[in-house]
Amino acid sequence: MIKREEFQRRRRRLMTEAGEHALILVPAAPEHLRNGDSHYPYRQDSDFLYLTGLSEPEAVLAMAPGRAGGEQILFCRPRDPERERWDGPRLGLEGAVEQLGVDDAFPIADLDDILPGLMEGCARVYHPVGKDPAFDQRVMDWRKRLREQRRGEKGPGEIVSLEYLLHEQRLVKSREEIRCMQRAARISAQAIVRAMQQCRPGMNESEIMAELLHEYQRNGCPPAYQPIVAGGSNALVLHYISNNQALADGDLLLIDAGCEFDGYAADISRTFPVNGRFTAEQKAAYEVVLSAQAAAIDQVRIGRPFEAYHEAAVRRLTEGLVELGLLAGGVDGLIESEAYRRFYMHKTGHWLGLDVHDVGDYRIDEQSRVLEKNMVVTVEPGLYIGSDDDIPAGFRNIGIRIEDDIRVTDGEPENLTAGVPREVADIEGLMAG
Ligand SMILES: [Mn+2]
Repeated sequence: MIKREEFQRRRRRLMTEAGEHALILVPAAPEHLRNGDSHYPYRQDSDFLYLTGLSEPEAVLAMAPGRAGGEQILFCRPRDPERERWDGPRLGLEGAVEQLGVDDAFPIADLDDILPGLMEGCARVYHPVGKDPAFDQRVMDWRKRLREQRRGEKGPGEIVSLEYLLHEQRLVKSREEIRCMQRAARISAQAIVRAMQQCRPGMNESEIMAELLHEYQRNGCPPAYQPIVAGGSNALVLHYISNNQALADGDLLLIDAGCEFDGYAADISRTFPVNGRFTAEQKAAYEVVLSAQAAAIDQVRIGRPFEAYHEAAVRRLTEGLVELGLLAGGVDGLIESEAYRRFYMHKTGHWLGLDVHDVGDYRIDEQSRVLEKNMVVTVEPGLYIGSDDDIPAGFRNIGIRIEDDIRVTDGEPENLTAGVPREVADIEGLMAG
């Protein structure tokens, strides 16, 4: 659990960086109606969650670094016994001040009355520009109202996207954030171990998905994204989420799934034989991906460019494709011509944090950004071999991805998701048990 003091530190740091002539506005995620009175599961906006820890909708955090030494105000839903009887408890105004440590709290219904006054004397407004068109419009309306109300007041001249300041901060994880990510990783790893243990030919992909969700939910964790449970050729569809086909004897099963703990995501992929034993061709292709992953993880170190681990994976995968007889020619030339892309068409990983594809720039001034301590990335090479005529029969419809969550440390890269086996012998041993 992230403590109140850490949320306060994050808010203070953001205010310092925005400067005293700024006003910072961060809205909670809106609720989305599915139909009738039924909503989609609520997930708080990650920026708002990062700064408050509050999971309620209908709230706006306003921070004015130049007022009273840095004023933090939360607009939120007031206590309402009648509504709480239907929708559950609310934090309320007093709760916001006591539990979140903001300076003051007002009912969300008063936002339009109070906000123009907060803009007075501010040179710029930071908010998540473009994320929610309705909120963009409200910011413009508040500015307009301020001009109408106060003669001679021009209102903030600049509307600035909050992303750059806040997302730089989110990119490097604190000790407590890493603890949350380790927890999410451990539960997500257990879930895939469970799936490996339960898997049998003839089961449906949906039954394997149920094993994953069982493990998440009994630990109080929602999935971090829609799981991929893809048997056989379904693994060749990179974003396959139907998860409703029977698992055939002799096929591989690719799972890409993770849960979130306190908002922090894990993201794991494993590929294993439905019947518990790799064929010779499956094993050969699998070993290529595994060695590419090892080469890539070795690049996840302080001072290495973000791109380096992708390049290491591409080189090893290309060498392996030549060894398997699926590509012919010199490795340098095959990389240069991107011939490998027939079998490997995605990048080798991404930032991981509150969002599964977490925020933060990958390139700065057109250069690959350099890795820093306590950044967390996924390392997920794969091979996707279709069923064209020129593919030997034993290699057809093999889709493999191996993905772990790796933290940049002072020393060796830390694999947060090492709790689920990757080696062929370990997977076969687990599934035989
Ligand atoms: Mn991933």
